[in-house]
Amino acid sequence: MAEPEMFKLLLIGDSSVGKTSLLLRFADGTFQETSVSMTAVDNKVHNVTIDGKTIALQIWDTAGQERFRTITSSFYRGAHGVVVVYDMTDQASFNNVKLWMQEIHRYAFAGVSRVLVGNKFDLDDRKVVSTTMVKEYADSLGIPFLEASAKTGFNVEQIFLTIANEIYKLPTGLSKGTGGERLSLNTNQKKKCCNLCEMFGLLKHCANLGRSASSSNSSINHISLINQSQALKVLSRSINRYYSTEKDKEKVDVAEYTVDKVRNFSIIAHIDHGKTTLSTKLLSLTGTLPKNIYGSGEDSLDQSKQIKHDNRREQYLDKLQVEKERGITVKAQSCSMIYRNREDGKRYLLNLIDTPGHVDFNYEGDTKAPFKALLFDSWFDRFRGVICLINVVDGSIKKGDVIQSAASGQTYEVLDLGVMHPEQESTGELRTGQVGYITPGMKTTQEARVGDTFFKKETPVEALPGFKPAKQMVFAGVYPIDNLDYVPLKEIF
Ligand SMILES: Nc1nc2c(ncn2[C@@H]2O[C@H](COP(=O)(O)OP(=O)(O)OP(=O)(O)O)[C@@H](O)[C@H]2O)c(=O)[nH]1
Ligand SMILES: [Mg+2]
Repeated sequence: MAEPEMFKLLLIGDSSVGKTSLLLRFADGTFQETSVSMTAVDNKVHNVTIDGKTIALQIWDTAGQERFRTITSSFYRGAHGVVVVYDMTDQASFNNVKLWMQEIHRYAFAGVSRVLVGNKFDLDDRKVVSTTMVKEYADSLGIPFLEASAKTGFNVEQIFLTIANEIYKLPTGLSKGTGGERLSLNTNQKKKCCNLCEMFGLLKHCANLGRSASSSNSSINHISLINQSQALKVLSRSINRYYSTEKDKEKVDVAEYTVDKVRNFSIIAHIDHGKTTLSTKLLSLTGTLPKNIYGSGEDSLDQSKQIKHDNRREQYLDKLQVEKERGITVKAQSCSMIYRNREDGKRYLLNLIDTPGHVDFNYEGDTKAPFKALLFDSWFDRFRGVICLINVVDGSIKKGDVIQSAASGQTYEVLDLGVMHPEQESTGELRTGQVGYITPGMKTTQEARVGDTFFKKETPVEALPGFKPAKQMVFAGVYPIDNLDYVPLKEIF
């Protein structure tokens, strides 16, 4: 039998409001009079049935104590719903509900479902928080409100059914799309598509910008998906209607992609707003990544994998160890995709680039002009040495050419070059407007200076503007060994 669909829920609220008690009552049917001691977070999975369908609720219990607050933010990642609990015998715990709501707004995905719960209903005689007032507050937020008792079990199941229903009734894609994580491709609907979907509309928009821009000398376009919910809505709707370029990945023939068929764009958004997920999805939609790559398509619904990965799905584009572990992108990747526009029947080379934002891309649009390229990223490959990502601003470059760095004057022979599609794919040549890698036989990445200009040794050109030598910096994450020391440590800083 197929694994049930899983919704991730969080229980939040002040300490001692009864979050753990509600969870234990719901999942285990038990209740303890004494405070339930716990580590910072814990979770339990319990199934419910909605519309005859079994849904697994993975419920994360977070500790309300201030000393644990530093770690809770990461638990908002991937949450579909949040249950905010206060204790109806404790006014302060209700006053803090506003702060918890702010926290949700800050860390959770914009469309996350919320339910407000007043716990300890059995202590009615000690009740200090007015039901009418809370109801008004909940209505103003447009979220359900329930009073419950973990002790007697009153309304406890109702809490979880209510939030599961809230999530369930969201449009497909969006509901499953916490930060885009569980967006699914419906194979039946996929085939119906015959036109550009909205997502590709976005790319097309970018393409159009590029078209006008290439004539006006500036063709780097940033699609700014600042608003995650907007991006998700576009993405989830588009999934029903997208047109994937090819079934199998195509080889890139650089000669085919003249400047008018190259579109360079970046996705920029706030941390944890789904940039990597969106990028991976684009790679998957254009057939650049096989659909069954973990983190790229249908199999993102595979619950067993999700559980195995401790609810943090690895993203294809997150390659560093720390990225896989924490689910955050430290170093963005650049990648090329082939996209066939059904409207004009032409194929386009889309370059999703991680660029230093300040760099302007100017194309003269002439492959015959002297070669000039911007170096915008590099890394060290154990087998191939330093690999540089370049954007060819003018002219073209072939394997075996000797290039020179404008910043250092050093010369290098191009041992290999090609596009990132999504891994290195040798093309033998790179032309104006194209973005790709070169292996220049450098010994260390220190030689590869971001913002540097490469030109051919025999045809020196003026360096591209904006280059500044890098200043060395150290970024450090400092955590106290004992959580209790968090506040003093923060104060010291
Ligand atoms: N009378 C009554 N007591 C409750 C109820 N729910 C929880 N309690 C009691 O409230 C105290 C705190 O409950 P917990 O479940 O540990 O509270 P919590 O919200 O998980 O607290 P933290 O983990 O510290 O954030 C315990 O003594 C519980 O027995 C309830 O519905 N009625
Ligand atoms: Mg607890």
